[in-house]
Amino acid sequence: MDIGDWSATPDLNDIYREIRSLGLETNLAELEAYGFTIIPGALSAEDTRAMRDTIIALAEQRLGRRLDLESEEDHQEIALIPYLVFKDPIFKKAVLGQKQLALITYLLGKHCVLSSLTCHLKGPGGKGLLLHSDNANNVPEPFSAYSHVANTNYALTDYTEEGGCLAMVPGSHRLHRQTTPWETGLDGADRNPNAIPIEVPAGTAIVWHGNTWHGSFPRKKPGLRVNLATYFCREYMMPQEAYRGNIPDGFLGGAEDDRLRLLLGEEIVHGWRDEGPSPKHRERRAQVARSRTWQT
Ligand SMILES: O=C(O)CCC(=O)C(=O)O
Ligand SMILES: [Fe+2]
Repeated sequence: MDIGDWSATPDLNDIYREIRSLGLETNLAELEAYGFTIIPGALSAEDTRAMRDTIIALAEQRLGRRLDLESEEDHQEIALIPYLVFKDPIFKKAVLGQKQLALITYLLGKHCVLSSLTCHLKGPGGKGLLLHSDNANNVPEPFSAYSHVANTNYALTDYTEEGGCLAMVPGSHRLHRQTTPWETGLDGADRNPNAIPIEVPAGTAIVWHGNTWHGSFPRKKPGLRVNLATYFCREYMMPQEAYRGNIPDGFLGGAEDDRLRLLLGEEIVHGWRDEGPSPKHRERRAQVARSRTWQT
């Protein structure tokens, strides 16, 4: 059917049209039915390599030691490499990746913001990242049918179960609750039988609804599994990382960075002091609500 300018669904009309024009209607159906979807080739091989190498260099600085992508044995389990967004301009491409952002916008609305951009850098050993919903910090149960948070996980190395890939529990977004301690396991006798491995090549993006149970398997071989977790939330949630007021000079360009400015929370009205709510931010919000398209 043609999508009209229907007054009952003012935001959805634009968002849906964009999803259709990007060829993502099957992804949208998968997201609704199973709580997650897979976008093959979301990053070029060159960008995948550049992001992975940058993350490894940053992790080496942070951990104070050399890391070996192919044969690492000493760095075990998971180290979180946080606050990546300002570290290198290449990461703008991950946040603004057109297809994943259209689906995230469907899940979280036009005013959604970036909550964190991190890597869960994984070496061999341990139990993996146990199954959970990203509705953390006391989002009350039962969870709502709509997302408060949503996630795009970029595979920056090939994902296999043995290599410690992402795990998903299909359909778990409809359970509307967090995992219980006896449902979280991903290894051996503790493994949740409903968990499936997302085995995809590097450069793939996996997008999920905030309710969906996921985690990642323990790595059972030498070397590193590198992901990029692009985690978004609705504007009324507290983002994990502090972007607002901390954006480095020159990081944002002109109109082409409008969406990024919004994603970094620069247009949020709340947080005023004596000056009261800023008319500039209010006007910008109204503009966002009126805008028909997102991508530049
Ligand atoms: O290790 C992974 O890829 C899963 C990360 C995760 O749970 C998340 O980004 O919310
Ligand atoms: Fe998670």
